[in-house]
Amino acid sequence: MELPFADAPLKLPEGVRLLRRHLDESQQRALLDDIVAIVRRAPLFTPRMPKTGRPFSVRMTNAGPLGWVSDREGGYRYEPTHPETGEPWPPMPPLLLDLWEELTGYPAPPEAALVNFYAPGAKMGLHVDNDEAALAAPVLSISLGCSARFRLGGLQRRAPTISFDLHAGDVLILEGPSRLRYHGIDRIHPGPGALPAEIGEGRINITLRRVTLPQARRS
Ligand code: MD6
Ligand code: FE
Repeated sequence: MELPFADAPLKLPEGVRLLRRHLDESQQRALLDDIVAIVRRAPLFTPRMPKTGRPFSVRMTNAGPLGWVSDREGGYRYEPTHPETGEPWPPMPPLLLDLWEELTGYPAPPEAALVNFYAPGAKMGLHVDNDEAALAAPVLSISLGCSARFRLGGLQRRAPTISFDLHAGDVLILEGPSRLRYHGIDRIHPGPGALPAEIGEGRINITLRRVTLPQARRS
């Protein structure tokens, strides 16, 4: 049975931009080729919660000069090297630098492209992205592969939430008054063939982040 308002347009709060299917199929394929190359050099690792050491269900890797990591001892942070190989992260794909320029207008490039891989059953709890010094910069997220149920909350964990699906090619930006909103992924809608075989069944999410404050321009 169809819900009466299933297709009603979403009213999103100020500072949340959802660009549905912003990337077409050929751009998605090109980006997935880049992700396969990144994962070859910087294999997906399992981050762990600070203090408890409990593993995330999502596996991750990064591209760019900095990468987001988490483990029991050091907690959430950015590092210039991979936690298992000790190698620098692969360079940020030009496609991602271009997308950041096109969509954010932020006067400095992103430093981290965090790649999240959701196998069937993986999810991500409600969280705020606040490990960056550059909180005036947006966080730009790209969805690839299977669709997922995204939950968007408020500035406090207990605030009411709204939910909507993110599909392959969608771009979601959190900025300004929504930069520190709680959000998470309740579940993915798995199905085969959405991602390259080398990666497996599931969903990829890439978030672009500016981590450090850009240098003030010399005058
Ligand atoms: C995900 N996204 O889509 C998780 N963070 O798998 C995020 O955590 C996220 O979509 C900051 C800004 C946009 C996001
Ligand atoms: Fe996030």
